Amino acid sequence: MNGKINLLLILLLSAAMRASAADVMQVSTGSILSAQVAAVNSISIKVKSIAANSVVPQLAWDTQTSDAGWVKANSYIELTVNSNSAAWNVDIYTNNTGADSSLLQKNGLLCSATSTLLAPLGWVISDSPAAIPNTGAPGSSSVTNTINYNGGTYSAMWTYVKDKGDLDDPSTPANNESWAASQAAGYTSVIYGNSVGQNLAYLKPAVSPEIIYIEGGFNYAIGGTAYQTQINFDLVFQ
Ligand SMILES: [Ca+2]
Repeated sequence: MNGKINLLLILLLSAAMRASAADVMQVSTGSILSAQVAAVNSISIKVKSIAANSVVPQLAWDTQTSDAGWVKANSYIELTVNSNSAAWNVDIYTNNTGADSSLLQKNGLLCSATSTLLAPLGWVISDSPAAIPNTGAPGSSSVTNTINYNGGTYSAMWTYVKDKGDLDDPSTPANNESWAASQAAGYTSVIYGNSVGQNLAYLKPAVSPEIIYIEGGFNYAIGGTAYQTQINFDLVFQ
């Protein structure tokens, strides 16, 4: 009796060892797994009043005096951008094709009475509405704005809105003020990102929509005239 029981145990153990060491059954869905991801690239804007955060017909200022300096518009631009591209950015610019061709810099509000006088524009972007002061020339580090980003606050300078017709000023060899050079340097980009997320121009994370404040420089504006332009946004994606 004992001998038979022992033999049976040995056979069972042998079978189990063969199964774990050699028996492999494989099935495959094919040589390449495939999933198509649709490209999403969209951009839209609304203009809203600073006072009520409600939609208004256009970006506007109160009536200015010509020595008012830099003054923030009464309204702001709410920018919504959605992209899952590998890399993307949004450029801000004017395209003052009606400006006098002799001008090297065509950026800003164009005087309706002449084609040569402009009131330059500046922008600052925030992740949500912020109490932006009503002053400060673009590029002035002494005047900063406390903007919001996804995670905190940050001090940001105003930046000039460039025009697509801007040319390099040969009298300033250290800087290339042309549209092409400014865009290549990222100066015209208010926000950039990829399929994962987005960042404000100041390398701060953000969640769309964004708030863009605009200021105008009225020091050399002539009285009794209107100044106007269109501000454009390009979503550039790869
Ligand atoms: Ca120059």
